[in-house]
Amino acid sequence: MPVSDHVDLEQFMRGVKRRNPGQSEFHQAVQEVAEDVFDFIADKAAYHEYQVLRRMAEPDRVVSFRVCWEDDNGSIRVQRGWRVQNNNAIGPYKGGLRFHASVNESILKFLAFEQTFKNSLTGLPMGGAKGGANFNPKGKSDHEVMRFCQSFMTELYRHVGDDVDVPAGDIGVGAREIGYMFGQYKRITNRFAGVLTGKGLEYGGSLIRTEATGYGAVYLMQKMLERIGDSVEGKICAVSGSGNVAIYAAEKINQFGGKVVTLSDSSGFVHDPAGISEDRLEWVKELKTVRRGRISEYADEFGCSFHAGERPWRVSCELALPCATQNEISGSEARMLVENGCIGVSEGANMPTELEGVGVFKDARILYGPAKAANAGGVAVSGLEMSQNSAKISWKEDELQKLLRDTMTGIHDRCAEYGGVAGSSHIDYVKGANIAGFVKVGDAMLAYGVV
Ligand code: NDP
Ligand code: 2IT
Repeated sequence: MPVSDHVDLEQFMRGVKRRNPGQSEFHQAVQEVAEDVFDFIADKAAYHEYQVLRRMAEPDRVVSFRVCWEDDNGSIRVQRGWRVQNNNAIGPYKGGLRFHASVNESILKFLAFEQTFKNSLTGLPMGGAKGGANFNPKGKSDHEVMRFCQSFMTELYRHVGDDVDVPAGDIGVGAREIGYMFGQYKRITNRFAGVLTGKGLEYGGSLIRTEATGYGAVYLMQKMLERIGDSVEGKICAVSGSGNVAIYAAEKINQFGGKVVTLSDSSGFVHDPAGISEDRLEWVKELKTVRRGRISEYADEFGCSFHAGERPWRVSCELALPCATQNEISGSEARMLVENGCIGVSEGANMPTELEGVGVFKDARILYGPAKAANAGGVAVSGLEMSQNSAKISWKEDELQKLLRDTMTGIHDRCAEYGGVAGSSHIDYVKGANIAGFVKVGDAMLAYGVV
């Protein structure tokens, strides 16, 4: 048996901070997991001796590269691209690509770390990774986006592969960008392979991948409510964001008979007390995916209020679905939600709640589905896209819908298995997700010995 120190949580976090200076998002993601995992492994020597969590919190590799492209004025632009391959103990690296001006190594390391636990929770054989670039697609022409995507893939292609690492979309990367990147991969390698997910249906994409993340977040909310004899039906819901995840979360809330009263983007939020009905949501889809406009236009179109520079959490609601970005619910906003009657939160976005806010939701004992459980429907259907690609088949929509629902039920139940709170019937889904995600990856790592 190897001999090593049994560090405690504080020593562990001091080490994480020392080795990753200034990477506050990464520290935050590791801290949230470590708090639960340290309790769980207190009496389990092997996880300590083999430094399992320490190894999970050290990415297998971080690749960073230059991405040059030419804009429509003929000026040369230089961006930085990354792929963070965090852990492939239970399957090929898997996780999205984010194109946003704010992207940096800390953000991608937190996302790749989270992805490792999330992918484990789905029950599918997928490791964790994330990548992207500090490229701002807003206001760029289609040809500029195409040239950027081609240049990005011209480096990325050597680090990915259908059995190695399979990227997908995230903020700023949707069907258009995946198409351009897949085309470039195929051109460089002369291989038609399932190297990306979220592809168009004509070239190997899967039905319901587009809807899966948002739908999944609402399925988890519904499961948590059903367990206490309640449902989404009739509930007032605050949703943030107006991108892929937010739109399909809102769509599923409507289908379940809930009422969505807010959507947002980085400029502010719209409040529509009448409810963002199915036809209004169709208008938002067109606004965001075809015209690529701003959510403030919704307020002009439908005669409701737009709150510039604000987030929706002061609007009174029973359910909240943050679906925009990390750290979009502060501690005080979490308190405001609870005080205004919010009984359930399901995180469509990754790490949308600051650590203080996580504490508020936990202490209030509301139904709180953390990101790695709540938004896992997206990557789960990506996993199903990989299976269809390798078998060279396409499953039907009703089969995939059922698989997504069953996957979210499985995730709920795995969280419940590990998230019990002593002396009560309450489930701490944060603890459940962290431990269930950890156990599968950790046990695979133990099986491999020290590698
Ligand atoms: P999109 O690019 O489709 O939409 C992002 C939305 O969030 C936009 O409304 C955007 O507004 C808003 N947003 C982005 N950054 C900020 C910011 N810094 N402040 C305020 N608003 C912001 O991305 P997705 O819908 O795909 O992703 C949303 C979240 O869901 C992310 O956290 C992502 O990691 C997570 N996620 C996505 C999955 C997927 O399958 N797509 C799967 C699992 C999680 P604006 O247009 O003004 O920038
Ligand atoms: O955060 C995520 O889970 C995603 N952006 C989707 C990843 C994927 O590989 O589908």
